[in-house]
Parts: sequence; structure tokens; C-alpha cells
Amino acid sequence: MKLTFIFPQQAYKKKNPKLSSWFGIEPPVIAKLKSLVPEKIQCSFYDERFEKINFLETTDLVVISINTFTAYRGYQIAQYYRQKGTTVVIGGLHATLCPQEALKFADSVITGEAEESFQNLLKDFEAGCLKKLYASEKRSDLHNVNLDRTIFKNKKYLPVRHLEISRGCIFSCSFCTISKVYNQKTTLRSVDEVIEDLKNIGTKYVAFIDEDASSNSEYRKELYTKMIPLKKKWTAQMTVNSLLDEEFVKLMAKSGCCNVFVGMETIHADILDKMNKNHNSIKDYEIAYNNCIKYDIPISVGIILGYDGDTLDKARDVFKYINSRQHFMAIFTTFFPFPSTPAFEKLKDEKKLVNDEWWMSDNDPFLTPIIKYDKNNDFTGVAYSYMLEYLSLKNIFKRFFKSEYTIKTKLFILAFNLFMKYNFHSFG
Ligand code: B12
Repeated sequence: MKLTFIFPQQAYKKKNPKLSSWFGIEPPVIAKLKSLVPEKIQCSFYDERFEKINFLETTDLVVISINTFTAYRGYQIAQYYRQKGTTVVIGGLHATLCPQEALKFADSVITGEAEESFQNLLKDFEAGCLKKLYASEKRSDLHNVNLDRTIFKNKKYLPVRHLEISRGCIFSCSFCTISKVYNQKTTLRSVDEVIEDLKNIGTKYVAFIDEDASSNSEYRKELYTKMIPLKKKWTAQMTVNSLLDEEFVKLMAKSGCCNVFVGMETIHADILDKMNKNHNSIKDYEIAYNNCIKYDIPISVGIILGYDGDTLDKARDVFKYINSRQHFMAIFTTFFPFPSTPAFEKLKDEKKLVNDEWWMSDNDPFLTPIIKYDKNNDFTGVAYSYMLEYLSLKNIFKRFFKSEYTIKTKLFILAFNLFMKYNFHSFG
């Protein structure tokens, strides 16, 4: 039997190859799925971000992982295979949020985490009794999480690997998919297993893919302390308030943290309130930023523009604030109402969505109206313009000259900003 895994490209990038990626990191979900497949099954993998799928190659089962941005393209791929009579299974965050939609395009849909149900699905397929829907009811305990990275052999990825330490998030930001899917509960791996994985990971650079790599602070302190002798360089996403603890930031630096990503979203308290994210505040951010400068850890920030209550003037204030400091990178994004989140349901109820299934299109989501904005505060394309302005040579160098980081870190950030200026379309 032969199984083909597919990690789809985003449809608008597929339509416009100029936007397609040429660099990227191995998608851990494929290594996870591969580890659950019995050895007797032959596996192949297409990462459509970098390679063309050979639809002529014969295979018995196609397994596609989708998020909201790749769902439409994933469905197109599913249709090609099904027209040829090949069985298609779809899973992933978006399939978990919209299983009935995914079922229109797949023979079988699997919701939730892979650990519990993927092997059952494979057994049923081999026995000729594949069900339409598989749902993982139980949360995976993340014990003995194996990733089989042999599936990435001969593919050119960046020399950095993802590692999952925890899954889920305790917060309930109203725009976030993760709190919706994992019900605000976090599962954690054992420190010793993570350390063993880090020893064998094969790269110096590691990106932790936790939603919040600061939650369970005692656990994190133990982990980061045990990481010191490993001399890895790592990056992760954390909440602003975890960076208020100077000792914690110092430990992060000692254990090799070279970039921390913070979902700042906005500087405006009224919008943070509507996002249900008032664990963020600009006052705290100032302290966090200064702690990171002190220990020479560059910060990246994620900014959401166009949320309920946002105006173009407020967005300008956010841009000015962000542009007045040297961050490792700032990612300005349009507010995307992900299906089934509270923010999505609210807009849908208020009939403010241009199209309730806005992801079912190959239009560039960064430049296409998704929400019916007030005409004086139309955010269509605004985040994209700010991204370009942020990456202008003038602004990159202005931030460089004002930066308070050490010269080595300033130059590292400068180089990364210049790289992103010419390649930010390839991100993702
Ligand atoms: C790493 C990451 C990235 C990396 C991707 C690198 C890579 N090569 O994989 C980068 C930085 C490039 C990136 C980019 C983007 N990302 Co991102 N990213 C993540 C992050 C932090 C981890 C994803 C991950 O690998 N998790 C680990 C794997 C194991 O989990 P998983 O994929 O969810 O799979 C589990 C289940 O879903 C299920 N499953 C998944 N697929 C399948 C398939 C089958 C068959 C089965 C059985 C099960 C199954 O099983 C797995 C567990 O066992 C998540 C947040 C998070 N904590 O999950 C956001 C996240 C996925 N990203 C998100 C977004 C919005 C983006 C961007 C649009 C950002 C932007 N503005 O450009 C782009 C889009 C990129 C794209 N092509 O789709 C959102 C997606 C929301 C949604 N509804 O889809 C998330 C959830 C963040 C958030 N909190 O909102 N991202």
C-alpha cells in the first residue's frame, strides 16, 4: 500500500507563482503523522509550498493537512485525486473547525489531534471500511511524542527545526483558533523527553511551536535551565507578561533564546478588551521590551489591524509605536475572522462578513475585503501597506541607528530585516 501526505500551498500563492515560497521549515504535523503509520506502508510527501505535486504518480491514499489559509487549495487537490478514484483523507485545524465543509471534498475527515484516531483510520482503510468522520475525543497526553523526520529526506528546508513542548493555550482571545480547538487547556510534555529530543534534533536552531512557551512557569524554568548545557539557539512565542520577570528573561538568554515572538496585536486598551486579551498592556510591553534589551533578546511582534473598534488613525499610532523601536520583525496582518471563533460568530451574526466562507477563494486574503468595513475606516490592504512601509530601507535603517541592542544583535536584526524586505511574500 502507498500513502501520500500533502501540505498544501495557500491558493492565492499557487495562482501567482511570484508569491510562492522558496524557503521554509519542515512542517511537524507531517512528521507526526508519518510516525503513526505502520512500517509496511510506503509513504511519500509533497510540500506544495516548494514543489509541484505529481498527480500522475499512483497512490492508494492521500492525506491532506489543512489550516484555514490552505483549506481551499487542499480541497482543490482533494478533487483532482478523487476524480482519479484515489481515496482522500483531510485533517487539521480547519477540518476540526469545519468538518462538514471538508466532508464535501474528502472521503473521510478526521477532527482533532492525530495521535488517537489516525491509526484507527488506517486500519479501517486497509480493511475496506473507512468511515466518513473520525473524531478524537480525548486529548493526547503528549507522552512519547515521536516525530519521524525521515519523510523530509532530500527536501531543502532551513536548518532550523520545530519542536512542540506544549499544546493548547490557557487564554481565550476571541480571534484565536487554538483556544477554540483546545478548549483553553494545555498539555505539556515531560521536561526529560523534551531534553532528549533536543539532544537528537540535529540542528543548532530550534523553534518551539507552543502557543505560549511561558505558561506553567516552574516547568519552563526547569526546562530552560536544563537546556543551558545543550547550547542551542531557540525561538518561541510568549505572552508579554511573562517577560516582566527579569530573572526569567535572563534564564531565557542563558539557555540560548535568540528571538521571542509576542502577540501584541495593538497598543489600544479598548481593542485589547474587545479581543479578550487584556493580559496585554502597553505599560507591560515597555517593561518587557527593556528586559529583553538588557539581556539582548530581540523581540518579534504580531500586530492585528482592523479589529472591532479599530480606526485608521489608531492603526497609524500602532505603526509609529512599533516603528520607533528595533524589533527582530513586526508582522502586520489584517484581522482574519477564523471560523467558529467568537470574533467570527459575532461578525456573522451582525452580517458584517462580505462572505461567510471567505477562505473559499484563491484571492489574496491580505488584499481582499473580508469584513464590511465602515467607509471611513476601510482596512482592506492596510496591513499589507504597513508591512511594506515597515520594510522600507529608510525605516529599517532608522530603527537600526536608534536600536539599543548590542552591535552584534543590531546587525543580526538588520540583516534579517533586509532579507524579509525582499522575501516576505515567501513567509509561510
Ligand atoms: C509553526 C506555525 C507556523 C509556521 C509554519 C511552518 C511549518 N512549516 O509548519 C509559519 C511561521 C510559517 C506560519 C505561518 C502562518 N501561520 Co502559523 N502557526 C504555526 C504554529 C505556531 C504551530 C503549527 C504546528 O506545526 N503545530 C504542531 C502540529 C503538530 O499541530 P497541527 O498542525 O495543529 O496538527 C495537529 C492537529 O491539528 C492534527 N492534524 C493536523 N493535520 C492533520 C491531518 C490529519 C490527517 C490528521 C489525522 C490530524 C491532523 O494533528 C496534530 C496533532 O497531533 C500554529 C499555532 C499552534 N500552536 O498550533 C500557528 C497557526 C497554525 N498559524 C496560523 C496562521 C494564521 C498563520 C499565517 C496565516 C500567519 C500570517 N499572517 O501569514 C501563516 C500561514 C502559513 C500557511 N502556509 O498556512 C494560525 C492558523 C489559524 C487557522 N484557523 O488556520 C495558527 C493556528 C496560529 C493561531 N493561533 O491562530 N505558521
